Amino acid sequence: MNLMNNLRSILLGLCITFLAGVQAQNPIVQTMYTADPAPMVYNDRLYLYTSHDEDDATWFTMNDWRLYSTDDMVNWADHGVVLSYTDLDWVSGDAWAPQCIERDGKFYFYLPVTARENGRPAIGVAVGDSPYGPFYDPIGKPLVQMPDWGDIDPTVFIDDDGQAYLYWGNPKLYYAKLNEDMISIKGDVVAVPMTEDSFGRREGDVGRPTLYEEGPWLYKRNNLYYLFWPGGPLPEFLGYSTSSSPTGPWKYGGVVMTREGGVFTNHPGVVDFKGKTYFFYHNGALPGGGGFNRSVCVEELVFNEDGSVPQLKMTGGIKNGIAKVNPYVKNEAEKMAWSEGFKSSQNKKVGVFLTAQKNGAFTKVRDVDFRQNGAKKLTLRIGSTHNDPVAMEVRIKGVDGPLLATVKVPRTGGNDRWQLVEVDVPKVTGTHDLYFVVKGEPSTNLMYFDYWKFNE
Ligand code: FUB
Repeated sequence: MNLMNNLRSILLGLCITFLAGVQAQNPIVQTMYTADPAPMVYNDRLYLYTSHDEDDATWFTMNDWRLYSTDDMVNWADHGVVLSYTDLDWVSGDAWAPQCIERDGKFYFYLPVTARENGRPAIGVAVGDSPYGPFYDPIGKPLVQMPDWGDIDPTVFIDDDGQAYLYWGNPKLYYAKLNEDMISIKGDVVAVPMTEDSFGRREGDVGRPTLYEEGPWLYKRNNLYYLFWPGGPLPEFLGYSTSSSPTGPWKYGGVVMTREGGVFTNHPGVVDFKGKTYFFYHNGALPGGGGFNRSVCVEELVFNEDGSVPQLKMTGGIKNGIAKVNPYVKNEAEKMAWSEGFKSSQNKKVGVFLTAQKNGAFTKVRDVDFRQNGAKKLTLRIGSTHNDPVAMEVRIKGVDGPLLATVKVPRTGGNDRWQLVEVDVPKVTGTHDLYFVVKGEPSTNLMYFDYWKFNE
């Protein structure tokens, strides 16, 4: 099973790498492993909260939650860590699948963790004044913890009448209403009846009465409520159920995504954004990917006319962006459509930044609109620790495309020391994909890259 999973993962990785040449967008994040995508739309921007698989993990080694965002569906900005399990006093570890929702200008972040007191999963809540946080724990204890194991994977939803619902659980599925304060439970916790009619028939696997495993996601469209969930036996597929009420009874609808992607879990997240619906999930597509080194991906979801959900395949991702990038403002290096050979990290000096791991490392920003006047100068905030020469080539159209500039990376001495470098560029007009390509002999940590900006 492990061998097969690894092979599947390698093949998918190769396939995605090949697709990179033809505008691949999946997985969304290439600078680290991310899992359990939880999208949220706020003020015309799509925010994506994720859990985070540590590199080289051999179990769910997950310490913090991260945030990415986009306004065009192809370039994703990395906002770094928004919360860690260590920020909650009562928690001993396991920053698993979260979801964040906005209500009256505040952001409520529901998080599954392990409670120090009894070593069992529990669901907590943190609150922030912006999608980026900072988030703080307003209650200092679990929002909910049932007597038996399984309080993971919260999904939160606010209905049109203002009532908020929280669903969660593995192997049981629970829901509770939330009070308007969003940080307390209203009434009783309800165990959802696990019937074949609601969640499908499971053959030959004792212990679970239906296909449902975990990871519910509650979503509403045209007065129909959808519950998307990973189903078993492992490896997980993604299935869904519908109801005319947010509390059920649920009717099993079928498979949305079959068992593919080279990992034994999957996790759905569904959101409407600028007139389309997007379906997020995870797989093992990055090099080195696998069950504990996952990567978040997205597909467009077009519902059938009768409201049923078509089966989706894991693909290279969203083909066309829905907005352009303005090169004449400060653009963070970690906002991009694709990268290879870069890792993302953050510090107090510059926030999130990129570090090139190898000669030939590159980032690609899609649909940069230089307009008719065109650019004349480029400013980069960069640095390096090496005596050996390191250069950043700036190109359009491809990693070997027309060269705009070759910038010598200054030896600043560390990622807490940076330099602004300004260079002339030949006049470039119109809309192009932009590439930043690193060239140099050092074998690792060749250079640091914080932001770029063109001047007209
Ligand atoms: O990421 C840890 C666990 O794996 C999540 O809680 C599940 O949904 C599965 O994705």
